[in-house]
Amino acid sequence: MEEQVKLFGAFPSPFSYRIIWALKHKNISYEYIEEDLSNKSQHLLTYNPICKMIPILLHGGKPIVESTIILEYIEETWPQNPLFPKDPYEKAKARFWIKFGEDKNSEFYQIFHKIGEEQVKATENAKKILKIIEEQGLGDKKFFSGDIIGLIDIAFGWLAFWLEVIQEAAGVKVYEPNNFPHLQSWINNFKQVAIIKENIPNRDAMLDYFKRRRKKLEEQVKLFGAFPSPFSYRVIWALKHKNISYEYIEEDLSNKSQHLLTYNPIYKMIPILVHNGKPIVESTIILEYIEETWPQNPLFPKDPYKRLRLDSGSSLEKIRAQNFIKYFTRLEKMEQGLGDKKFFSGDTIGFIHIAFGWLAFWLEVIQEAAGIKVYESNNFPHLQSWINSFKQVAIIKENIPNRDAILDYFKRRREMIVSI
Ligand SMILES: N[C@@H](CCC(=O)N[C@@H](CS)C(=O)NCC(=O)O)C(=O)O
Repeated sequence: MEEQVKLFGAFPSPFSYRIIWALKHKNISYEYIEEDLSNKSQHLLTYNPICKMIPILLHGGKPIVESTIILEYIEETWPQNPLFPKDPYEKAKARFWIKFGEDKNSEFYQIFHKIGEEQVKATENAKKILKIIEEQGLGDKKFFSGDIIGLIDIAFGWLAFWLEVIQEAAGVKVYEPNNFPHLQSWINNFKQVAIIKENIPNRDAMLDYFKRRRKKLEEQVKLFGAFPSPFSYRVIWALKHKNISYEYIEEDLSNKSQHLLTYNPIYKMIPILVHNGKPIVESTIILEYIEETWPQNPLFPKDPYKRLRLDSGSSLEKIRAQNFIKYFTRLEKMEQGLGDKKFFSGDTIGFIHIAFGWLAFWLEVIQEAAGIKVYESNNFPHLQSWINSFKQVAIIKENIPNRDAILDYFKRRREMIVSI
């Protein structure tokens, strides 16, 4: 009895198509099982527990993973319609090109997954790789190993269908047929092969899939911060308040990254918010950007009058938000500004609290590290009650730096200053 063949794949993975094409070429019937990669099945996790990826070929109950290894397995198990040359030297050359393709895959992956400058760089790298394939891999051969389709063609098959769609979804141009005449004629030949022509993913569905993925990527939010900067925490709190998921990247300020220097070339400071690949700097400006981009759970009063005045008493009319912060450089002024309101702009947390949040955590630690006393809770009853309320807000409570670690940090900084 023939041993059962099953293929676990996912639309529109080019790696799954490699296996589909090889099986079709060898006339092997198989059962195709579509995996939902956002909710991987128990089968997938059992059969590929290390990489947890498709494609997986199951042959007689035994799983084989990694598409190029699966291709070799298929070739060795079903020798009809060979896909590898017989000659060991020719076979070694074929293996080289397949390996080259695998090693360089990530460059193409990046044209889709990177944004801005990094995407431009990836595009240039990808063009160089295509040139190598064009000139040294293909030359004027019909297929990579000669006149008939083989494993290298199948491994590079994604170039014939996916590259163009990925370019369109990512809004870049890597491949221009005029610049790659050999590659273009290979693409035409490859698309004419019956088993390929009959087994390609629907272009519109692929484009739709990659466009949706790209949109999600572009909406990605990254925050470059550094412990224990209260300015980073302003941004963290605002993002948490708005329920925005983001990636946090810790910067070492004694050895600033190229990202930091590129994104904030003028001040070379954190925090930096990167949204859609575009950097926004200066924490209070970032807070305004966050408010305007994600209007849910507003941080500013809707009413323009209240927004300027921030509901902080008539003496502060017409003071803009940023000026308000400057105005309150003295704790006494803050005490007056607060009065007996729970929060500066009423009963809910807003921009002002977030901007002043450092008072609730950092001030006391800085005092201790510097050995001075500016703030006595008895002298500032309103401020103290604000601090208490602020510390009770869930997103604040859940996102505060560790007190011992900040104290340790500031003590060390203070020792450095004093010893100079
Ligand atoms: N090197 C692997 C790559 C396979 C691969 O990247 N599979 C992707 C789908 S296109 C996957 O299963 N991703 C699931 C994940 O990363 O969680 C191969 O050649 O089989």
